[in-house]
This record gives sequence, C-alpha cells and structure tokens, in this order.
Amino acid sequence: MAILTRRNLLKASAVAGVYGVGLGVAGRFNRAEAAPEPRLLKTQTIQANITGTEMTRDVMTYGSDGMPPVLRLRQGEPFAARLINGLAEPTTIHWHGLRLPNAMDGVPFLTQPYVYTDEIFDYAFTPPDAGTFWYHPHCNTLVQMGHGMTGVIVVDNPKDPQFDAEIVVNLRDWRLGGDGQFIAQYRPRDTAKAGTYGTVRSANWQLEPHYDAPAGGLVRLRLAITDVTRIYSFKVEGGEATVIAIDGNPVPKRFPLDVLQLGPGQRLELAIRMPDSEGAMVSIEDIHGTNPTVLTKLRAVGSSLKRNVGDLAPLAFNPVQKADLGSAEHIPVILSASAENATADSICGSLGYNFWAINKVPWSGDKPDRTAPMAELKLGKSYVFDMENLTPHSHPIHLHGMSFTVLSSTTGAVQPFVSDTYLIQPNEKVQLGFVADNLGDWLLHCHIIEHQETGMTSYLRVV
Ligand SMILES: [Cu+2]
Repeated sequence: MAILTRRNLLKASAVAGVYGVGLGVAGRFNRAEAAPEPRLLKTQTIQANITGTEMTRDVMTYGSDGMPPVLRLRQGEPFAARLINGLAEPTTIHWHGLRLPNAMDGVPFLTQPYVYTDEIFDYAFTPPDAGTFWYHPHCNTLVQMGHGMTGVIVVDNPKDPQFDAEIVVNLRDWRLGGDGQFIAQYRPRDTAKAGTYGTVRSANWQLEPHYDAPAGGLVRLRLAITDVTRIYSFKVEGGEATVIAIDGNPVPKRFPLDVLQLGPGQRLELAIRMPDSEGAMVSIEDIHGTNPTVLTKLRAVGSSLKRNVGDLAPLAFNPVQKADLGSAEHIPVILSASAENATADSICGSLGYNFWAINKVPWSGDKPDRTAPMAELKLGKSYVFDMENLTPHSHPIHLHGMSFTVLSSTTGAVQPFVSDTYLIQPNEKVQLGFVADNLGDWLLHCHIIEHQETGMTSYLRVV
C-alpha cells in the first residue's frame, strides 16, 4: 500500500466519502446501500469535571458534552460517521470489534492516512454483528485514549429479548495529579511491566455513579473496559447476575457471574435481576488486585416486577463462521519481551522504547516503517493461532476485522467464546480458530496501549 501524503489525503477522504463501504472488499462486508446521514464526531479538547472537585483541562473527546456519546447502530443496517478533527494533532477512529471493510478500520498507514487538524474523514459500514463494542483513535493512542477518547457502541438486534432497563457503562481511569490535572501518561519502568495505572477510576466519567432500575426487574448491563491499562475482575453484590455476552458475542451457555477477569478492550454483558424491595442496592465491583473498588451501583425503584432471569429468551448468535479445524493452517503467535532500540519517529505510533515483541519482531504499529505481515492468509480459509505468552504479565490480544473462537487453553477448560480480544495469562498457551473472511491488512496487538506502542503489535494480510 502506498504511503499517503497529506496532499493525497483529501482525495482519499473524498473517495471514502463517495464509495463508503464499497472500498475494495468482497462478500458480505461490502454492501452497497446508500449511505445514511453521517453521525458527526468532532474531536476536541475540553475541560471536564471528573474528580467531582476540580475542572480537568486538556480532556480530549468526541462532541462537546463530556464523555464521548454512546453510538447506537442496528445490526445489518448501514451506518456512517464523519470524523472532524478539532484536535491540534492527527487522529483516526478505530471501531473495536466491528467486522467492517479494511478501509474503514482506522489504522494509520495500514488502512488510511492521518486525519490532520481541521480535516475530515468519512466512515461508512454495515455492522454484521449485534452486541457491545467501542470506538477510539489509533494515533498517539496512549495520550488520546488516556485523555478521554474512548466511547461505547451498542449494535442493536431488534429481535433481542425485552429487558426492563438497559444501562451502558464506560469504565476507565485517568492519570491525574492532586490538582485534578493530567500527569505523565506512562512511566517507562511500568511500561516494561504490567503498564502504568490511572490514579482516578471512573464509570461514565463519574466516581461511582448510581442508576435507578425497576425493583424485581431484569437489567441489561453493558460494561466496556476502555482503559489503556487496567485488568478488571468483576463481581456483583446484592443482585443475581448472569453472564449473557462477552466481547459483543452471546456466550455459548449462560452462567452466573462469580468473578470474571477481563482486560482492556473487552466487554461484558450481564442480565441483572434486581432485588424486590425498593431502595435495595446492587453494586458492581472490581476486586482485581489489592484495592477492591465499587464501580457503580444500581438502586431498585418501584414495586417488584417479579421477573425471572430464566424467562429471558436467548440472544441470537452473530453470523461468525466457524473454522474448519481439519483443514486449518496453524500460525504461531509468540509474545515475548524485547530489548531492541526504538526511536520515537512517528506522530502516531511510538513511545521511543521497545519492550515487547510478537514472533520476536518488535513493532509499535501506526507508523510508516511497516514490517512485513506476520502471515499472509487466503480469503475464506481457516486458521488457528497457536498463541503463547512467554512474559510474566497478562496481555489482552486484539485482532482487527475478524472474530475468532477460543478452542483450548493450557489454563484448563475454556468455553468456546467468540471474541476479538483474548486475555492471555503468563505461561498460557491458547488456540484461537477463525476464518480469514475479510480482505486487507489487519492489526493484531496487545490492548495495554503501552505494550502496543512499545512493540507488541503485528498484522495479518488477507488476500
Ligand atoms: Cu500487553
């Protein structure tokens, strides 16, 4: 792919705008409906009250109303968004977990040019899957995401069972000092370990917000971990919580939530049966690490609806092809540390260090010095990632453009979850099966953004 210069950029944007979803991808990802009116997403720098006491300056967001809006799409219906860049630096939008044409994937150099200050880029695609997804930049990602640019996407299937309430929660931290202002987004010594944690935790940009829900009713709770670093272990107190979907896909078999560990980029959907008595609270907690934290609370209101989680019809599975394991080709994916030198030679992609590598190649992505793809895949063929984590840290590994099924793991029995992100533990070996059903260059990277930007990034080419 040619490197696009700034001069080419307006031309490229115009092409995307006119042809939208028609850009070079065959099959069901290439549906040629007329594009709907685009949703305007203007990036800008604002002040926001996150700590509850001070206004934080230099917060970055989409729109002007604080937290980036929750975008609601419909499964199988065309969607369009116009990115207008009001930041003082380039940006792009990646639609995490959505299977869409490669030209819409939002990765600088791999799939699209930078969108510079005051320029626009038109995105258009038709989401094939229903569920909880999210959107964020893929340029100067640690800073832009760290400063606020992480929003949740809900793709509705109108045939889903009826809940009595739905609550969407965007979970993330902020690196703020005692004066409520941003401090350095990372410390290299932490980048070389689990990553640099935020100092202020939030749910929907608030500290422990409370939401009302009907007593005795069924709540569809959509949790999205949009933080750049933190791994969560979810626990629910005070109500009955059933896991119905993970990472945008219904689970093969529902199960009661005991404790579930999920990493940056992952989503959890729970059916919560609220207590019967008015005023009773359900608390959603993260018990990972040494500092258990209440993230948000739901308060039962009204007289009991006396609903039963067993009455909920199942969610429809998304149309994700299953790999043919008999013919599948195996691709090794080895996650390791690296000590090669790096230079901060990119606007979007590098922190100036290499600490990590995939298959021994450290590459921070989002920059012009492309490495070769880790593998070239044939459209329509089945593959299995044999992924192995040689590091002493967990890594949420995210595949763009395609969904995989978890086949087996050395950690013990795994459910055949369909997902776009797998949180691999130290010393774990996992097998992930998928069909290469989407043409183009697709990133595979750790979603601890410091790891991504210090080498734990690679990409696949589907031809
Ligand atoms: Cu990582």
